[in-house]
Amino acid sequence: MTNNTAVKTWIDEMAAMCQPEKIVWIDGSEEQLEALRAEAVSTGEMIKLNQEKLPGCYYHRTAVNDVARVEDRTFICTPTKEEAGPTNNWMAPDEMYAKLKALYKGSMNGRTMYVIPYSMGPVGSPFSKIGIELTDSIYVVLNMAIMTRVGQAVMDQLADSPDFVKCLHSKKDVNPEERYIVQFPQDSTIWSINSGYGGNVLLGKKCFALRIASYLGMKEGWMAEHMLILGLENPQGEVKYICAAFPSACGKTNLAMLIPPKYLRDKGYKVWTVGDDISWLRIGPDGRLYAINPEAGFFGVAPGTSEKTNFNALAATKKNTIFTNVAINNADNTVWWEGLDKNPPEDATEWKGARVNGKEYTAEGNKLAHPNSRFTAPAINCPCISKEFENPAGVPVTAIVFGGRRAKVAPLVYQARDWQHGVFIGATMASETTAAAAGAVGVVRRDPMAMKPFAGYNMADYFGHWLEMGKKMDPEKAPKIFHVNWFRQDENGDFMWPGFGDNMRVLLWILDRCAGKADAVESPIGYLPKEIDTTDLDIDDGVMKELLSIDNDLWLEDVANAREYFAQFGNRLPKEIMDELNKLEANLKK
Ligand code: GTP
Ligand code: SPV
Ligand code: MN
Repeated sequence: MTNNTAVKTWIDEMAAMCQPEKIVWIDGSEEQLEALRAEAVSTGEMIKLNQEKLPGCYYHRTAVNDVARVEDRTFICTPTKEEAGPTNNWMAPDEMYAKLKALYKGSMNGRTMYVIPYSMGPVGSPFSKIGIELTDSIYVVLNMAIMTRVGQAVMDQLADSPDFVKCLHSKKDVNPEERYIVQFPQDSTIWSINSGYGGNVLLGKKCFALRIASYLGMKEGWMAEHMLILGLENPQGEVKYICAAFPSACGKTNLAMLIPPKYLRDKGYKVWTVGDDISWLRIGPDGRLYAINPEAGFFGVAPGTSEKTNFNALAATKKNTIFTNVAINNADNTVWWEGLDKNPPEDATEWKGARVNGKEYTAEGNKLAHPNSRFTAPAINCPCISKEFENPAGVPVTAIVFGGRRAKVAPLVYQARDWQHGVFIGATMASETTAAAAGAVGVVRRDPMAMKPFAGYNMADYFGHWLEMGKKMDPEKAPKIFHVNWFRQDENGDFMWPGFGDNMRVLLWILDRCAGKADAVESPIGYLPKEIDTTDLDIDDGVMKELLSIDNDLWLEDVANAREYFAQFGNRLPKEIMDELNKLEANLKK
């Protein structure tokens, strides 16, 4: 498929190490993918679902010990530890290569090594970058074919250039003790071993499009962010674009595909999805910030996805979709997960593979689907996919929104005073942990810009890069920065804000602010809304007031915590961040 010597030399070297039985290039043709699906079904790697109800859909179950990203086994191997920074695991590149080479030796014995050339971003766009993933897993091939643009067109685009990210994955024997997800940013290299799960193995996604790309962005003057991109169309037909960074399983897919409340739909408001997880951002010749979604599909959280909460995501999963670790409804060989509807199937196969009575099983508090079970759906399936989805020049960004899961402290929405203050707000983000990563769930942790697990270099330098990018933009045209929290809870632990489609009300305030139209009150933390439109919403005035107010004492505790957090960066932390923290503290004490 290629005469590219850099590619050929590298594949030879990797094959000599992993010793596959044969090597197969993925050309991107439907015939080849269909043959691979059939092979995966014949070996039990995938299950073919009901082809009348779910045409082109398949099911895959991972190993029970392999159901989420493993942050404690993820490494950024820069030449020095300081370049990786205190928030990343680090090992010297030589040491890590030596360790991993021993593990990869013969890891593909008796297996096929698939070569997947892929483009992050539309093939040929000036925003786009090329990767080649070598893998011994058909599941990975089929997922990459949904999540990225794969095949011969990508090799043609690469031509004889050595400029591609070298990605090696071997599922080996899925041993969690020897599982490693390793980025070598200086070598544009990713090595992943002993996992078969999502973000650990679909190397175009978090490993390349965030960890390697954030490093490239810092070097080359652009940004790679854990952000959705949506277009909000008003009744006059004008579309404004918003990028939003929330940590894993904190609502990006949902917000990106939001359906506005009826009174707004009736007026003619619409939301269009450009991306649900990752943005690559560049400053255009006009001084504005432009975003593309480097992906071609959605790897979305299944539980909680229903016709009511996210109609568009559910619709996107109705054909050519791969489901991972959800439950199977044996009555008609379809899928089910908690929150899809209120009726767990009586004859179900739960995610680990046991056949159970779903009603009894769930009544005992068990879950049929893993909390981090996912669907891999082609973006073009989404009823609200933006017509700009394939635009190689990207979309202009009007607002950047940060957010997380905070039961307390953070109000529903507030606005940064300026870019520098906005960067500070992103840098101090915190959120309760979720099932998207292995480890405890529900613990508040600092997650700057939702990039704690994904920054490919020192987080302090990353803050500095954000500040620099702000200086390069036309200040009149730079996106305004906001923070939201859909997850504030009352004394009973119930969410105070209805969320989902009603988040549109907050987006409208945000865009009105950007247009200089909505009122705000100055507060110690930034601009709070005077009012959020609650037409047709059954919400108490008192609750609304609480959602839009701040508790100074809680905020002062948060400032102390942030100060402790920032201390780990020492004098590498940009001075502007500390200035903003001191300003916030002074404001709160006034
Ligand atoms: P990743 O794919 O891991 O990056 O996650 P994500 O940020 O795309 O999160 P997603 O939209 O899949 O939502 C994760 C969970 O949060 C789901 O269970 C949703 O039902 C829930 N969720 C999303 N939006 C809201 C909201 O506005 N309010 C509440 N209460 N829950 C929400
Ligand atoms: C996330 O965890 O933020 C995801 C899923 O989007 S994964 O691809 O596994 O990283
Ligand atoms: Mn994500």
